[in-house]
Amino acid sequence: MIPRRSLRLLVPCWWITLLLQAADPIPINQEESKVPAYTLPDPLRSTSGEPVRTAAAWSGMRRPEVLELFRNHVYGRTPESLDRSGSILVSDHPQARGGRATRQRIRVPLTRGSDGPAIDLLVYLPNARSGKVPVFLGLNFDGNHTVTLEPDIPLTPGWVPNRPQWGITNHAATEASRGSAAGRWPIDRLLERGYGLATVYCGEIEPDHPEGWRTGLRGAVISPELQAPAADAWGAIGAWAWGLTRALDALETHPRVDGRRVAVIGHSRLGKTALWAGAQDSRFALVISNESGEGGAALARRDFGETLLRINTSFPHWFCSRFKAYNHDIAALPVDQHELIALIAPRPVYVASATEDLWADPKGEFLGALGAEPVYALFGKKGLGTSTPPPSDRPIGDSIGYHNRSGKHDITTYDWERYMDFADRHLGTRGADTH
Ligand code: GTR
Repeated sequence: MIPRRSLRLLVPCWWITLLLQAADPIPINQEESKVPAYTLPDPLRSTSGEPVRTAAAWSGMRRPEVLELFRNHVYGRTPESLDRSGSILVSDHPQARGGRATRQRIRVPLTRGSDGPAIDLLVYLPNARSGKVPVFLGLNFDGNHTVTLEPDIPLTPGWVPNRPQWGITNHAATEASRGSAAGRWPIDRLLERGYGLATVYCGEIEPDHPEGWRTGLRGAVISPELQAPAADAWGAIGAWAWGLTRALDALETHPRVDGRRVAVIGHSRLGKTALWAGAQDSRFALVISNESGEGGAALARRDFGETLLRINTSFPHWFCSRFKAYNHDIAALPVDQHELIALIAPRPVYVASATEDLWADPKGEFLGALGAEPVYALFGKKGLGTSTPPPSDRPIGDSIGYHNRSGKHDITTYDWERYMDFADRHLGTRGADTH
């Protein structure tokens, strides 16, 4: 008899993949020729059928309507009376990173009182620049200690996703995970190009699992016993986006940060979050979606890669519960993701894909960006400049930027360099406040 262990070795990997696919009842299409036809909602036509012909009509009438549709049907409603108490400087290191950076940790409370959730905003500012600097702000996946090898950044104390490769098997951060995401955060390069960086661990706002709301911001502002929230109650993405708004509150009052030049950036689920934060909070001067895919920049109606049913099944806590009503009827969803991008107009927005990241649907992300163009045009702003996806590694666009990096689902130095080029054009990198 063959022992079970050897039998496992005999079964080729692709069999296992096939078996897993057979067990997965949710079909996923990754063939361009099999994408069915679809019709997108028109951003320039109001729900009552009125055409939107001017920037004033967009801003005064249609934009509030589209924003409300996203609250009602997709991400849920951010409560109106959330606490916005001031932030506290926790530590200040004026000569970090070999003297290149001033590094600070700023505690930003999310609720009144000391017991509620608070974020630990990690900020790097370039010492070589004087005056107020532009800053990239983004959430990280696993804790601030993962974005850098610096030993004096405390391990995040709360729940983290298990990562056996870093010895994390019981949701507690380990010393081994220090710097594990440093490749995704080119801090020195940002400093060199005149930018500051601010980052927050998303799990401090709300741990990323279906029960995470209980110990996160959502649980702190609604009764934790409440089992059946309203169909338009906010999901985890809404809570994370609020964390970004609170981080911006702290940056706006920072003496060395130019609050009018803060770019919000996010990768994947945190790219969906950056878009939603940028759509709601027009103080964000520039918005960057790195491979945000389904529920981010990719068109929901285009059946390629991850689907609405798949995302709502795997991550039931990300969106509002009404979003699930469209799992099997996407055509009935009153918005699509190009209109989320349009909510950012006329501010510059950059959407990026990766060639091997079919799950996120690179073409669907391109088309999401393209679909926002008519709204940018109302403001006299140029978008992508083409209706055909560009070849890989060729950045395009004016107020709407796009590239499709060759390679896998990730955020790399290539991506960051393009975002900094884009920010140079739209925000300017001069150290002094230029406004
Ligand atoms: C995947 C999810 C995507 C994307 C990604 C990520 O599992 O299906 O929508 O959000 O996770 O965040 O890395």
